[in-house]
Amino acid sequence: MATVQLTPKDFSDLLEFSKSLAKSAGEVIRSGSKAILQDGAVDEKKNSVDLVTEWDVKVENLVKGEISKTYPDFKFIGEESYSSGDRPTLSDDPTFCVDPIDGTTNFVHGFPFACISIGFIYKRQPTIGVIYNPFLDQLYYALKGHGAFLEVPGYSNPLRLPISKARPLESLSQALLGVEWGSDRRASVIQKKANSFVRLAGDSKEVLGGKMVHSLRSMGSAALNYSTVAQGGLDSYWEIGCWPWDVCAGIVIALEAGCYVTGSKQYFLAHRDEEPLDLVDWDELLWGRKYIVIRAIADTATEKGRDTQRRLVEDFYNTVEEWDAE
Ligand code: LIP
Repeated sequence: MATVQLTPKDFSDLLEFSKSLAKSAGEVIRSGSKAILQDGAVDEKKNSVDLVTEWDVKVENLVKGEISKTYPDFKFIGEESYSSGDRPTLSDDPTFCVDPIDGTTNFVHGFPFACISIGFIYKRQPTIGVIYNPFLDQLYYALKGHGAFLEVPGYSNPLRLPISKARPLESLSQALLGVEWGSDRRASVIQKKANSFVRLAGDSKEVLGGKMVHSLRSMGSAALNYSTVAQGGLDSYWEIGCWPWDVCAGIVIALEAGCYVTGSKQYFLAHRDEEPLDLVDWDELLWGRKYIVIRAIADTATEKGRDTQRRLVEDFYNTVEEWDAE
């Protein structure tokens, strides 16, 4: 297929299409939630905490079907269609990258933080991100170069992200951090996660290397973690083990909200000074399985916000342990 050339009008149509698709999918997610809390069936994918429901598959089929009607030539990467082993490499072709229900564990338990995450990749770059939490009716979206927004009940106009102007953040000790237990519970891995959380939360007087951050939060959805960092409600979010469909939309929203987005410690050290982020090797970053994002930080008299973001990511990586995702 010859590379499709998209115009600015095509991008705004794609954004509107993705927003409306996210809302329709959200209705299915909401009814699925009612059904599943009554008598729903849950399958365990890799182990008893890696869950998938008939609703993940239903929502993905709905989204895939609508995309193929409107954009029959575009490619599709989706959580439920991906069979491990066949890792699609990014091409120049327009590609949707979708997680039908991100936060399946929350969905199964009725914890109201689950969403549909629709990312769109153009010329190998995540370009559109739409994330909709149907339980709170919160719609996050961004188109590269046009800012990030949140539509939320009670406000007649979309709110630009971050919601309040970027604040300073001097050190990790003042931060509220998003971390996740995830579904990889191998003994060696769970120990490294726990060690990392202890060092982040612990008081350095008693815990070697302790940062004593304000607190740690686990929202249970990578997409909502990225959105909340973009919004300014979390200072940073770190996770190992996610997939491109968990993070693609969130990355666009975060970047458009002035966040700094990167991958593993090794990836960060190799690419830390790259600007603009258009130079990023997106294939490596999206499939890297290790992700960190830090919110927009205000400049101070002595340090540019961008440098603070890099300094804090480095400090973070010197505090936690890493492991290879399964
Ligand atoms: C989930 C992620 C979450 C992670 C879970 C899981 P799913 O995605 O978004 O951050 O901790 O293990 O991977 O499976 O609900 O789409």
